[in-house]
Amino acid sequence: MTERKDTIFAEPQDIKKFEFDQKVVEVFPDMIKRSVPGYTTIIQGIAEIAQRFVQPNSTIYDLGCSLGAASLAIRQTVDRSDCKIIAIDNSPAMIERCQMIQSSYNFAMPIEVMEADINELEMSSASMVILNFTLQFLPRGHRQELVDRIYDALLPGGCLVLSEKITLQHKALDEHIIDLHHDFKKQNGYSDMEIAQKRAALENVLLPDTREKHYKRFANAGFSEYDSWFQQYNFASFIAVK
Ligand code: GEK
Repeated sequence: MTERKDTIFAEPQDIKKFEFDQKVVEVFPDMIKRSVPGYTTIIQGIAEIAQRFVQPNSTIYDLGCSLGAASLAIRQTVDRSDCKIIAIDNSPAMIERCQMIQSSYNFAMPIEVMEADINELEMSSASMVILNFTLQFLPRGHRQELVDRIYDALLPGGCLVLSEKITLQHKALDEHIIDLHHDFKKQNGYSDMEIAQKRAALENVLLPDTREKHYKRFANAGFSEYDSWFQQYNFASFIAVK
């Protein structure tokens, strides 16, 4: 399938709060690859991490799955029918498209695609939980509770992979790194206006935390081993093992 180009913010417009609606679904694969440094590498890495961490007869949760890129990469890589993936998103438009994509592949590992709020999801027997650029969209006050519930749902030796846009602790350096991200978007064909309008739409919707804050949450939840396994500019992916 050819990917439709993201032109959502190409024309001047009244900026509304960013939503994962049908318009976004139509261009999502192009949007995320041109906006998130390392996205394709992270998806591949998640599949490789899954090869090491998925345990027999366990469940893998893909929380805020969008079109299910991480789930698909795992199903392609981990050839097991005794495990299953549960992929969840609260955007009806995303879930409808995700279901269509996932059902067009026939891999050994089954997948359940569900429209649900990850704040209300019951999880258990998990060998791997993925939050690939999702936690940053939750109100800050809900984040610790979710990480706590993930820890409780994980089997011993299971892991959480958390990818996030992050804020750097040192303000001047943070500004340089944000500029480098904007340069990355420009190199990928976004105009200054598109970058500025998208940034305004995401204001108060995508709320990044520092690496230190994420580490504190892991420790509070009970994880004793955690680190980053990927970073480009202000986009990082962490792994925490129970
Ligand atoms: C990927 N992981 O391609 N419950 C369920 N879903 C939610 C919630 C919530 N409370 N809040 C936000 N979402 C994907 C990319 S995108 C990241 C994840 C981005 C969903 C939201 O609907 C959207 O689909 C996803 O989280 C974030 O590997 O677009 O920057």
